[in-house]
Amino acid sequence: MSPTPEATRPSRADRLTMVERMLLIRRVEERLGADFKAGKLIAGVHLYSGQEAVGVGVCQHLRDSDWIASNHRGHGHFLAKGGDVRAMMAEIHAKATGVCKGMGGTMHVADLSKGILGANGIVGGGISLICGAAFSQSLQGQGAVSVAFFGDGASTQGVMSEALNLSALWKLPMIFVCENNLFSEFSRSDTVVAGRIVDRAAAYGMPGVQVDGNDLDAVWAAAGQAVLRARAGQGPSFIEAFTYRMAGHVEAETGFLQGAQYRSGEEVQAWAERDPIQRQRTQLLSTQQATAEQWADLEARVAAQVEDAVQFAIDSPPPPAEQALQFMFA
Ligand SMILES: Cc1ncc(C[n+]2csc(CCOP(=O)(O)OP(=O)(O)O)c2C)c(N)n1
Repeated sequence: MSPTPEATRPSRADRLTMVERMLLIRRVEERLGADFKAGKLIAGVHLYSGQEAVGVGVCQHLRDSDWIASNHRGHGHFLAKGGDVRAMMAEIHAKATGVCKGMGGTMHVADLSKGILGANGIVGGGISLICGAAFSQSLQGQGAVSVAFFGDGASTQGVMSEALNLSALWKLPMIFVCENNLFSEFSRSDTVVAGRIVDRAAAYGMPGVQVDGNDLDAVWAAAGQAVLRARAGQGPSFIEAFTYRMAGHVEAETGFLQGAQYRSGEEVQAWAERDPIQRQRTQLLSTQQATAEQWADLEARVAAQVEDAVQFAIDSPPPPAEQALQFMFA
């Protein structure tokens, strides 16, 4: 549901919907992290824990007919856009019931029926794909919009400039959402990124804002403005959301880092204290929009959903061998 231009806070109903999605993403990611460490997954996973308010705050404004393109940290975007948790879990487990029939895995969760163009292992790859999606939407003239989620590292890729230029020139219904989690793999953003990322937008004459990406309300409000602008045919917008990934870059990293540290415990702790879900919990309870019992019910409901999805994935068959030669050519 889109807000009116002057709305700065989501309704209680919208907030509860968003909080439930954020919690689902968190619990799914926690489970995947634990299962990877227990040797139950076939590939390392890049978790979205800590960044949930960005994906959820943006996607709350979107419909199935709107497109999103994601990056390697794509589980959160998939669930935020309304993707099915069972089908995603089965995909990550490489099962035939997966959303891509078990052929894509963690970095390719896509569901075109939900407007999810997919996660993408190529850093910056989604930015160009979504530009094409926005171009097709502008030709169709139905008021649909396209959103690219990418990291601060991806913002340094050449494709970023091309997409900014083209989308501004052609007034494409597009929203650039940079999730600045301060790191690109194990490099601090300020050692690889020159200047302020948001300032790229001004060079192409498009509005750009910086928001606290751990503040659901702030993300939701900024995204609401950008979506309204795009739907009205006024062109693209840029949002730089500051956030932090609470997990490692990839769950396999302890193996190859061999004890090397790239961020301090104090920094991780400081960001844990700004946890976007805990902030929502505090706000809901302190403003009497929810009770502790309701929160406990929510936690239980989400836990059951995660357990069900994992069991569904485990019980599902692997893809048939002949499938290996399908979907290769069109
Ligand atoms: C074109 C390309 N270059 C390099 C890589 C290796 N790589 C994978 S993730 C990553 C860091 C991306 O950082 P960022 O865009 O900030 O996203 P984050 O992981 O912080 O969410 C890199 C360099 C890649 N997958 N693709």
